[in-house]
Amino acid sequence: MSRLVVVSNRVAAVKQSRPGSEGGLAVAVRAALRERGGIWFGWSGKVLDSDYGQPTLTEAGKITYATVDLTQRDYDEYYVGFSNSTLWPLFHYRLDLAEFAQRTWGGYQRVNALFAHRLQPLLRDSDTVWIHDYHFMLLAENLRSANCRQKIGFFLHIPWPALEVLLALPMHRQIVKALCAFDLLGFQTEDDLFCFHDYIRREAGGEVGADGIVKAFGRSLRAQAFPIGVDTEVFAKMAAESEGSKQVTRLDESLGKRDLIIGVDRLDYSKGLIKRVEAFEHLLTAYPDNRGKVVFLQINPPSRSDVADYVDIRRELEATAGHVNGTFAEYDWVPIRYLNKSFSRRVLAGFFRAARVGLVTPLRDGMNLVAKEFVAAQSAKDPGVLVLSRFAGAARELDGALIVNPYDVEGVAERLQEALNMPLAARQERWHSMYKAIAVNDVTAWREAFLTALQQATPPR
Ligand code: GDG
Repeated sequence: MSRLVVVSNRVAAVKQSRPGSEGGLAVAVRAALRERGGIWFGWSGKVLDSDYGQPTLTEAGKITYATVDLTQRDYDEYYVGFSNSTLWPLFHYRLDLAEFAQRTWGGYQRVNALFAHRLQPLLRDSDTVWIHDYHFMLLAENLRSANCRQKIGFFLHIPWPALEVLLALPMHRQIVKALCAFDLLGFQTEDDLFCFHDYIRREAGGEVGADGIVKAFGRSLRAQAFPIGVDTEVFAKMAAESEGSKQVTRLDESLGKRDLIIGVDRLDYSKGLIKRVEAFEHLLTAYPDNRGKVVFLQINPPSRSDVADYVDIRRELEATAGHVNGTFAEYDWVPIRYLNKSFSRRVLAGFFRAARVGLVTPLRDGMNLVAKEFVAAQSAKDPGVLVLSRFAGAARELDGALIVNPYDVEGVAERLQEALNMPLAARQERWHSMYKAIAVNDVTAWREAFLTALQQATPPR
């Protein structure tokens, strides 16, 4: 088996603390690297005033962790700028938030070229290279220009937008052309793949074969959907073990006999947090019996606070949640507990298990792992109900969820009411079908499916 080289914006810590402490993706990637030997390459997270040095290499068993620092200019232009103020909003259908500037596009091109330049000397001819996410869409093209002939695959963790949305990006053609330098492109869902094919056919003048082979810009490559999973078994075990823990006991005691609705999301405008709070408000208005009997716990670890839109969403969310609490709270009940901080995965797993309803309502989401983790955490004896946005990739697989349109505040409130009152047998039936799906397609199955397809892809001669 060839050596594996993984490239992602951030690289997991060299030292892993106890099992279950890091996310499923990091665990799965690390396990593959450990098995095959290889390199995990990415940004160190450090921003330097001056110029970069060589990559920092740290050996741990069969894995080499290779990290590169960024200058302040690169951080501003490539990371805050083009990646998170252009690509992220646009790929999440937020044309109103997407900024287009030659300066940040230049930074994105520069950092992709820099990463290729730093990575190339570390590569062996027989390596298999797996590049992750929207930060590095130009990397294969840069590596090919440096004569790299390895098999190079790319997985996009976020949605691939519909043609009409993508066309608003002035440099759409350069980006798609660069993507065609990969041997395998992986998307989260068939819908994303469809949108990519649509671009290839209608905009690039390319072809899509029945065998999944795309021909465009003089290249031939495979494009396929690989819906990412979670570490289902580990998460389920952690949730069960968490039951009597200090934090879960405190949560249970604080709830008394009240039902818990839980939401957990990075504080990001794509997650539909304002509409979600409005839907909960509507639940209290339209179904007043819930007043005093239901608590909505929303956990939001802060995210990308260097991007102005993320500061705005926090302010807006605090105001909206504050308004609902101001309207409905009683001296012995506060409807929304809004926490702007993070918890360990173990505690989160326990909180999910304690909840009657998981409320996952992104306006757009590549997959949404929280939805799958919520399902993994439930007890078979008394499972909670998942209320899930149709615009999350996960909605394709989790057919036992109550699927909602997150823009339809009244509709979401209705489904919440249904979830809160769903009889045990119906909850179990829905949960069983979802658990089966996430147990079969867990994060290890996802990784293996991608790497097998990449192995079978034909690299350029
Ligand atoms: C991107 C795509 C795609 C959350 N709060 C805490 C915490 N989390 C963990 C969750 C989950 C992960 O972070 C979030 O994953 P999501 O999939 O929900 O969302 P993104 O961060 O936007 O991820 C997404 C994903 O990539 C994978 O391909 O599904 O569509 O946008 O695992 O549990 N973890 C800890 N403390 C917290 O407070 N430890």
